[in-house]
Amino acid sequence: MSSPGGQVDPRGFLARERDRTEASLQTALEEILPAVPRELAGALRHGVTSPGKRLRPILCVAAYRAVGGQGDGIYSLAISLELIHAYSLMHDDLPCMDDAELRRGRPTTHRVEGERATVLAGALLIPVAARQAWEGAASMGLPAERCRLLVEELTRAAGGGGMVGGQFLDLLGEERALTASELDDLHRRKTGALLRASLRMGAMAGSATPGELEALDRYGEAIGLAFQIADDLLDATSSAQALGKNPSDEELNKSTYVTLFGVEEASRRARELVEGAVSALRGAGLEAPELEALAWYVVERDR
Ligand code: GRG
Repeated sequence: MSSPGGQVDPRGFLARERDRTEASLQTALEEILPAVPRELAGALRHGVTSPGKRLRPILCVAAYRAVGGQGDGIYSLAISLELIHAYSLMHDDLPCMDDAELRRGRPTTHRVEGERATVLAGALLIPVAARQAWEGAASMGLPAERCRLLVEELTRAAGGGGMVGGQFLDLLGEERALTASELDDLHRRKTGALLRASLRMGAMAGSATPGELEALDRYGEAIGLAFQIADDLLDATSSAQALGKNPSDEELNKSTYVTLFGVEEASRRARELVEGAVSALRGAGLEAPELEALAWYVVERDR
């Protein structure tokens, strides 16, 4: 299999899609802010607009297009994923979690806006994201049952069987060495569930066939794990300045793909997962150069 992503330059594609995603996020924020007490507005703005990669909404949009979805209505649905992601980072950085001072190259939200405002602004984003998913799907003219399924997809990925459950397993894992299958299970939930939901939601919004949905699901599952392996590799080998956040795995004595397998084997596994993701798409007849490029980007990014 040829590596890095065919004809699409992932960084150019990401930059264009990031701009469109930012515009939708800004619109959503302007709608929310008037009802929010002024003291909370700063934390909300800081957490949502700080410069992330916007990978989850971009994957959602790319999946939508891969199954033939047209038009820009999808961004309004796709940003619901970024709103959940933004809250998770705000909470993850708190003193009771990772106690981080740096995120996306900037001081973390609680360091700027205070802990109480950050906890509440993060909590506020959960219902806001669910409403955004519903309204985004409805504004695309999707039937009510599909809108319901899309909200269910988002909330399930963010919940106890997904991101929040995975975060708790991660905290427990700080106290002992995990096996490879425990580590896979933890990351399938903590990071993988929302990434996978990004693909599934794009596919469902674009009226994917069952075969296309299954292929995008398999792609999402594979790149979810590959993403985490890449994250562990970056945490072990990069600096706070390059990452824009503080590497923390070693300090927290965490089990990671690097502590379990070493840098070389972890990198090999990440590439194998990406190859599997690309094969899943091709096997279902999905012509999706953007998704192929994004899969390689996930393991070759530098932050
Ligand atoms: C209710 C206190 C409380 C916690 C909720 C916080 C939480 C549970 C779960 C968070 C889990 C988490 C932070 C998962 C994401 C891990 C991760 C690798 C994030 C980085 O994602 P990128 O690289 O970041 O896409 P950018 O900055 O580009 O958006």
